[in-house]
Amino acid sequence: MRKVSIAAILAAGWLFAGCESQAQFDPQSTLWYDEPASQWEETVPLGNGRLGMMPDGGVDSEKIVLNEISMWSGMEADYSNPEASRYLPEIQRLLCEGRNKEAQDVMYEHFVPSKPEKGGTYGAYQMLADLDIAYTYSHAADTATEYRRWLDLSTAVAYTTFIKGDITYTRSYYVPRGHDFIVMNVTADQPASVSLTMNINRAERFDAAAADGTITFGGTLDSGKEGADGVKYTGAARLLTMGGTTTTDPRTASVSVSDADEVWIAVAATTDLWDRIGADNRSGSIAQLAELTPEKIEDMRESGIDNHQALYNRVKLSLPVTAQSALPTDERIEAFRYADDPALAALYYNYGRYLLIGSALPGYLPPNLQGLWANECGTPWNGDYHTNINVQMNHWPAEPGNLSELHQPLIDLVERAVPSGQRTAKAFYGDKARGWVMHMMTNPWKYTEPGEHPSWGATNTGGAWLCAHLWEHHLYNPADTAYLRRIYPIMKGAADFFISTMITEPSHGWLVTAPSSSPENQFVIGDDKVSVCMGPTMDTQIVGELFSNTASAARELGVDAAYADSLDTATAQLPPMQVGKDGRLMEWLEEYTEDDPHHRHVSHLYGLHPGNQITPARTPGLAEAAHKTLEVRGDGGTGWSRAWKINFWARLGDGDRAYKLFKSLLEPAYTDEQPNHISGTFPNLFCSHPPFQMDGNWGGAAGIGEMLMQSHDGAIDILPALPSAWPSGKVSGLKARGGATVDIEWNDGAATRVVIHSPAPVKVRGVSEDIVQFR
Ligand code: FUC
Repeated sequence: MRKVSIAAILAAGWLFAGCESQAQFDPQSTLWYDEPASQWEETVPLGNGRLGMMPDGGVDSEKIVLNEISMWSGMEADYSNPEASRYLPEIQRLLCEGRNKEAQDVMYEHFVPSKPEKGGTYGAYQMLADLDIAYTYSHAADTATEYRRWLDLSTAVAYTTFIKGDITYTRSYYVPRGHDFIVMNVTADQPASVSLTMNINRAERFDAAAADGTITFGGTLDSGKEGADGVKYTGAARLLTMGGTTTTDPRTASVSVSDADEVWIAVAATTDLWDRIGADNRSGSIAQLAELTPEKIEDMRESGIDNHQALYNRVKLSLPVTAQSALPTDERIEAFRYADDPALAALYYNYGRYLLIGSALPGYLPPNLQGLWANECGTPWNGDYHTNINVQMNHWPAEPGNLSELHQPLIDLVERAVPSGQRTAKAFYGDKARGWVMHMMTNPWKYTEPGEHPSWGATNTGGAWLCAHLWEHHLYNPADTAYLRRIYPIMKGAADFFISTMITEPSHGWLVTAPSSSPENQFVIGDDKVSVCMGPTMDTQIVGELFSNTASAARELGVDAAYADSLDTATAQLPPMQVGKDGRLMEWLEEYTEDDPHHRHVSHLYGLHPGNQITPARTPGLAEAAHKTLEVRGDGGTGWSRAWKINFWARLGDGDRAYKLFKSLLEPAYTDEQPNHISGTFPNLFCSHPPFQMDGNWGGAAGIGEMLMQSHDGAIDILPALPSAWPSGKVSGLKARGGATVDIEWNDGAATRVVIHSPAPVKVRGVSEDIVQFR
C-alpha cells in the first residue's frame, strides 16, 4: 500500500473532477485499486454464501484463494468431564465465601472439557485451495499500464484490467448466487491473445489430477481420531475457451491454453460435512461442470446478479461524496485519517451487507470469524463461532439491514446444538440441570462445553445470547407464527437451564449464574487476577432478557401460562444493575477493580446494546452510568471492540462520538511506515482485530444503521445519532422491529422526508409528524 499524502488528496479532487477512469467508480459501492494486491488483505472477496474466492489480480501470475463454507476439520465428539458436576458444589461454595481465586483453581483442575474418550478434535475452518494462474503475453517485455482492479458491490462482480503492449486485458470474477460455481473470465481486445496455465494447490491433505482440460482435486481433513477420516472435500476446475489450443499436463496436474480469444475457468467444490451433521446439502455441481458452456456461464452470471440484487437492493444508503472519495480504496482509508469522506461510511455499510450476502446462505453454515474467507489451513481461533460477542456481532446487520433470511443459518446452528447442549448441562451442572447450555464457543460439530481455560471459557450464557437472535428474528418478522412455534422450545430449554442451575447468593439473596465470568475480563483480589465469579452483569442482563422473551413467546403462542409466570417470578429475583461509587455501571456483583480498565469487551453494557434494558429515555440513570463506563473504557480496543462502541454511542444518542469510533475502526491496519498489522481496517476494508476478523465489519455496519434509525425502545427513532459529519444523506429500506421498512432523507442535519412502509400502525419519534408518510 502506498503512502497517501495531502498532495494526493488534493490531486484526487482534480482527478475526480477531471479524469473519467477515476470517476467511473461509484464511491459508495466500489472498492478499487490501481495495483495488484501484495497481501491477501488487499484482495477482494466474492461469495455466494457457500463458495468464495479472493483474486489478487496479479499481472503475470495470479493467486485466487478459494473457499467452501463447510471445510471443517475435527469431528463430533463428547468432551464431558465426569468430575465437573461433582466439583460444582465446592466451586459454588467457594464463590459464596468470596474465595474466587480458590474457586477458579478448582475449575482449572476439574471444570474443563475432557479429552474425548472416543477421540476426535474441535477442528478448524480451513481454506479450500488456491487457484494459481500463470499468464503469458505476446508483449511479455512491456510493463502493464492503466492497471485497475475493482469490486462492484451492486453486482457482486470483480474485475482486473490493464494494457500490455497494445492489448487491453480484462478479467472478471464472480460466484453467482443461486448457482454452485466459482467463475473467472479472461478476455483481450485482440483475438488469439489469452494464454495461461492453471494449477490448484493446497499446503496439506491434498491431491490433484488433470485430464481433458479439467483439474480434479480433493483430500481428507484431520478428524483427530485415529482410524477415522475427517471431512472429505472434492472439487474440480474446468477451463473453457473460445479459440486457442488447450493442453492438459497430467504430470503437473495443470491445464494450459494458448492464443485463445477468451477463457473461462469454472470451479465446483463440495464436502461431506453435511452428511455428518445431518443436513443434506451436498452440491452436485462437480458433475455439472462438464455440461457448462460459455452461454450457460453467461446466463448464470446474469441470474447471479439478479439473485444478489434481490437482497442487496433492499437497502440503499448514500452520504455526501467529497474529492477524496475518488481515491483508490487503500489510499482513501489512509486519507480518511486527515479529512472527512462521508461516502466512505456508506461504502462501509454497503460492504457490510454485501459481505453478509456473500457468506450466508439459508440451509448452510453461518458466517464464521472470517465470514467465508480464509487463506490458511490453520485459521486464527480455528475460524469458529465465538459466542461471547463475535458470531452475534456477525449477525447484527441482518435484520435491520433487511436481510432477515440470512439469519437462518445461525438459527439452524443453534437448533442443531441443542441435544449436545443438554448433554453438557447434565455433565457439568449435574442431574438437576434441565434444558441446554452453550458456553463461549461452538462449531459445526455442536460443541457446547466450556472453553479449556476457565479464565475465558467459563462464560455459560453463549447459548442464551444466541436465543436473543432467535427472538429478534421473530420481532422483525412477527407474522411467521410457525417460526415462533419452532424456536419456543429452544428458548424454553435455554431458560430451563438457568432456572435449574442458578444459585442464591448469600449477600442479597439474588439469583445468579455460578460459576461464570464477564467475557475475558479479569479483576484483582489481593495479588491475584481472577475471572471466575458469580452473576456477572452481562449474565444477569442476558438471562433476564431470555426469561422475558421466553415468557412473551409462551403468551403469544397461548401456551405454558404458569411457566411464563414462573419466569416473571425468577426475573424479579435477579440482581438489579448496580452503579458503582465512581458512577460506572458495575461489571460484576462486587465493585472489583478490573485488571485492564480499557479491556476490549464491554460485556456489562449488553443491556445498552444489543439488548434494550438501558435506554436514555426509560432508564436515564443507567444510561448515564453506561456513558461513564464508556468514557473510562476509552475509545480504543481491537477491531470489533471499536465497532461495538459505535453501537453503544449511537444508542446513547451521541452521533459525533459514534462517528469518532467509526474513524477509529477505519484506522489503516498497516502503512508503509507501520507495516505490522494493528487494529483498524485493511486495504480491502476487512476489519483487523488484528488479525483479520469479520465481526468488526458487521458491527461497524450495524453501528452506521443504529446512527440512522433505531427501533428497540417501543418506537421508530429517526436519525437518533446523526453525526455532524453527515449533514445530508438518503437511506431507504431499513427494517424496524415489527416489520416496517423506513426511508429517510435529510438535509442540514434534519430529516426532510420520512416514509414508513408498515403492515401495522407504528410510533415514530425524533421527527415532526408532518414530514412522515405512512404507506
Ligand atoms: C473473543 C475475543 C477476542 C477474539 C476472539 C476470536 O474471545 O475476546 O478478542 O476476537 O473472540
